[in-house]
Amino acid sequence: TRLQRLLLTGAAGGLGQMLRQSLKPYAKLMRLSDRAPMAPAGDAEEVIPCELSDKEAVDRLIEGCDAIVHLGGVSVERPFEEVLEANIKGVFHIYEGARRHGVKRVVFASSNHVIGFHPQGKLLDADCAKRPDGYYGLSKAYGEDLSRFYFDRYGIETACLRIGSSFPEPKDRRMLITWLSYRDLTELVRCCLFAPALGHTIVYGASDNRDKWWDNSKAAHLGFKPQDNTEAFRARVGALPPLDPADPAAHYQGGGFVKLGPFETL
Ligand code: NAI
Ligand code: 15L
Repeated sequence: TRLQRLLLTGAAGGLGQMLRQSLKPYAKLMRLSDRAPMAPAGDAEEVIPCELSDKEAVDRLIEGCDAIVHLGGVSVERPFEEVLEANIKGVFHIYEGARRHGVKRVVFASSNHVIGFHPQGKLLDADCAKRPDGYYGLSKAYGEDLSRFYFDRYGIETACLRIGSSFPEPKDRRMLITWLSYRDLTELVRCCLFAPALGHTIVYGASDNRDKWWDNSKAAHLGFKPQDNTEAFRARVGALPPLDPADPAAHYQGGGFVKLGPFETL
């Protein structure tokens, strides 16, 4: 079965452009949105520019949709004020729109940076303490808690995807562990959209890589089984110069994000 109309925010971004194609079979109509320019609407597509910090615009955007894949927002560490507008206000507007228009299910692109200050090598599951590694990670922690509230209070189901590193290829040693292939991301989103009972689920997004920091046993009801792994990239990544052992990027799961900022805005 297919969704009637799926809203994809962040559709101009790296993952948005990819999922715009790969999620096509699962929706009769896709409503694509971003504040950045997007390719014109093709068959079974609507393209609606929208600024996530604009509550009324987000409300109009959501009307008529039966599910939301929320990727929009700043995707790296930025000054707090920017993160506040795009991610914190943005995710609030998405859930208010979902509540007002009766949307029952959201897939929220959270991030490994919610847990970025846990040490590398420690195995984390869905119930571990959050240890955000910056304003960006804090905003994703807020989105996870907000979505929990909207489930408890209004029954809106959400999957929070703590995505590792989803790019065409892993770019460094850390990503040999955190990489999520585009194929596996697509399958993870599909599982979340169609699981009979989603509830409020936190799931890590990594491929079936040799070394693992994340245990998805508490998300087994999704039926997500990653197919890909990073072995084909190990030799090439291993030839890159190693990090200085004193570099915090080599010690924490969030890698280099743990040392970005502070941003002096005064
Ligand atoms: P991206 O930065 O390429 O895409 C994000 C999109 O959101 C951009 O097209 C941007 O224009 C849009 N956006 C930003 N602020 C906005 C606003 N105020 N209003 C409307 N649109 C706005 O990021 P990417 O890699 O595609 O990631 C997608 C989502 O997945 C993000 O939420 C990111 O935090 C999350 N994620 C991605 C990971 C990755 O490895 N690619 C890892 C963990 C999380
Ligand atoms: C993220 O949350 C970012 O959106 C992405 O650009 C990568 O840096 C990724 O995490 C990562 O940790 O590798």
